[in-house]
Amino acid sequence: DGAHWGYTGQEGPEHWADLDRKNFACSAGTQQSPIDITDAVKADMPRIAVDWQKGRRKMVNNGHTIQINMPEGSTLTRGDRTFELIQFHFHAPSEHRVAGKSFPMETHFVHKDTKSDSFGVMGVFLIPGATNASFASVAAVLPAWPGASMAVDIDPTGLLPASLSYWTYEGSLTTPPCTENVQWMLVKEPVEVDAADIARFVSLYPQNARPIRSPNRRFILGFD
Ligand code: B30
Ligand code: ZN
Repeated sequence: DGAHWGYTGQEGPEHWADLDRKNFACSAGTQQSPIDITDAVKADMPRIAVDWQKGRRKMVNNGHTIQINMPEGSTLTRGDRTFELIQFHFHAPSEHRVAGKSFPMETHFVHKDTKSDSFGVMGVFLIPGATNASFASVAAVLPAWPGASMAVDIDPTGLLPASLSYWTYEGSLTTPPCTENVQWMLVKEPVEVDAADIARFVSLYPQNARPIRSPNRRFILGFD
């Protein structure tokens, strides 16, 4: 996609504001992501339900992460909103933190709202432990260089924990153009994956997490 941005040095997050003079969201936005999840507010939370299709997908190394693209037909519903899963990808270490703590990895399931121009991104933390078959199938065939792609047979639902209890807040894309149109849904229960599979991802992308942004006046919902 030709955007000259990255995670270190002259391309790093402190320079993202220079990328596009028309878009000041990365530097001046007040609803940026990621954030540290602290002081969540007790709220009546609609349950999340996912209906994602498994199958053979294209997995691409886009120069900032490893991303698996989804065809139409996989949805997430939360209350009266329906989202369509368009892709999922990984960050190391996690972008969000919980009470100051970061995790080895975070998966982002990127959904488009079916009725508006906004996104719903579900974040799931990955920690070392038992082997996860879905993540192992990704880690076994990671496309090693930017622009490369591989086919992968995967059930994305296998990358979720047993409970979909979550925190939610209004934020942004965590990469340029940092657009503030994302309903973030952060799943509380982390998922165990094989430490060797984490190491395979980290060998390609040792640091593709944006630094924590200020919550400013936002509320985080989800204390229970
Ligand atoms: S995230 O989940 O907040 N990390 C995008 C989607 C989700 C997140 C960040 C960005 C997104 O759609 N970005 C625009 C598209 N990208 C292309 C791409 O997916 O790979 C443009 C770009 O980044 O400049 Cu290279
Ligand atoms: Zn992401």
